[in-house]
Amino acid sequence: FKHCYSTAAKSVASIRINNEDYGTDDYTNVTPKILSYLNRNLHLQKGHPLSLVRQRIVNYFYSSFTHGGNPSFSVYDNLKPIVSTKQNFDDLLIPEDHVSRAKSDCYYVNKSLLLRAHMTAHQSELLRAGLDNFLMIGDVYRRDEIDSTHFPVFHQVDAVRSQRKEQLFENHQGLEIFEKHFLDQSQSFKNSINDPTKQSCHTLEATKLMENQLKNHLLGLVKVLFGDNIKHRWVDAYFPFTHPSWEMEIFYEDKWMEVLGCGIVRNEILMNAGPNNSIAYAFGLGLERLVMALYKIPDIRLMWSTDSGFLTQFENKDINADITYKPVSSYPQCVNDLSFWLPNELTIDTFMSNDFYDLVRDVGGDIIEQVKLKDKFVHPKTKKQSLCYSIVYRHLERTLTQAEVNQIHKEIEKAAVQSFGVVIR
Ligand code: FA5
Ligand code: MG
Repeated sequence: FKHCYSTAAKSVASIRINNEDYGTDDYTNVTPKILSYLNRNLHLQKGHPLSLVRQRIVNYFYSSFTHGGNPSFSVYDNLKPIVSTKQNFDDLLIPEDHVSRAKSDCYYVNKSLLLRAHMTAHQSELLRAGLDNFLMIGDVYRRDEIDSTHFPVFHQVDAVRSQRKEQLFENHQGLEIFEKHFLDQSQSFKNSINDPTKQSCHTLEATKLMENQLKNHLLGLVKVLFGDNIKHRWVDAYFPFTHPSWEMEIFYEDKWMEVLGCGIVRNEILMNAGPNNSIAYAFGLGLERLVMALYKIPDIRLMWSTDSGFLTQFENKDINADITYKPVSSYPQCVNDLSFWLPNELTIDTFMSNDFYDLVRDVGGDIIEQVKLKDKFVHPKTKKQSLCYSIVYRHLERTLTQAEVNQIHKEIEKAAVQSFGVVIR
């Protein structure tokens, strides 16, 4: 973090990211640790498991959908991760007061810019550029819990496929995408999502046909990756930018795991961005979830490993090769508890766990395997409130000594005292 001083005595803090300066304000919560992930581009790193699966997904869409021998999807895998709140939220009809905008859930550069929280942030700009079939692939950033399947940076593959009447009803000429009363009064028509089966502007035929294509295309993809025997199910979902919406779950290691969200794009988005005679589906899938299931990689942190024991298991392999990850070896965990009294102005309910998780990771780095809230306590007499967190330490590539862990644990305590004004118990 750098402070610049303008000629007036007022100080203007700014932050430098990829050779550009950004003004900071009370929204700024990106950390140096998070910014260090910005240029890793694991999804483009040759021989990286995320890159292998990215290529297989792209190949599936290239080869399944062609137009006059050319792929009809275009691929964007190098879009800049700093986006505006308009791109990430407003353009996608996400309400002003929606929880997903909270400072506690996103990494903000400042009040109007953030590290994208999903690849859907680029949907409207690409529609506006006149595209109708496209994939958007890249790194996304979220403040989240810490465990084996959550990391604050992960990768998504997002897509839009839109069709005009002639394409959608190729074999059923005479059917319409839009309801007659919508076409009659398209300026004043208020699109509603009260009917769970469709948007009020769309015909049921168009919606059902799109739903069918969407589900078949995604099931086809999952079968290409995991084989025909993969068990899947569709779950009704809600996204502000699609209606109806679904999530797909696959059965993996005795559990249902959500791998993607999808739905029929809200017509307001298409109208705002340009094409007003089409219907579109969209989806967003989590690349790590698929990669971990496919190669049996047990911990999401391994994706960021630069250890040759990890990387060589995937390098120089055919992208369709059957690979099962073999643990390099498993080093022991070290668990230390951290309890503290909250300052008077904070309560158990207002203390931001995500702020604490970021601090732990900033100080501890990637040896932090998990942070769990272990205990909440209110002193019966003084009413002072306290929290206890268990911090699980494990290095992926060597054994940590207790002394080494204690040292880092002390530093986390010190940082917590400084940042939150807590008192260590
Ligand atoms: C979204 O991000 C929507 N933008 C997806 C979408 C796009 C819906 C277009 C409709 C139309 P969600 O937050 O559920 O949705 O994330 C999508 C997928 O990303 C999840 O299914 C999961 O596979 C993956 N994912 C979400 N959070 C994490 C995380 N913390 N770590 C790893 N993968 C995650
Ligand atoms: Mg979800």
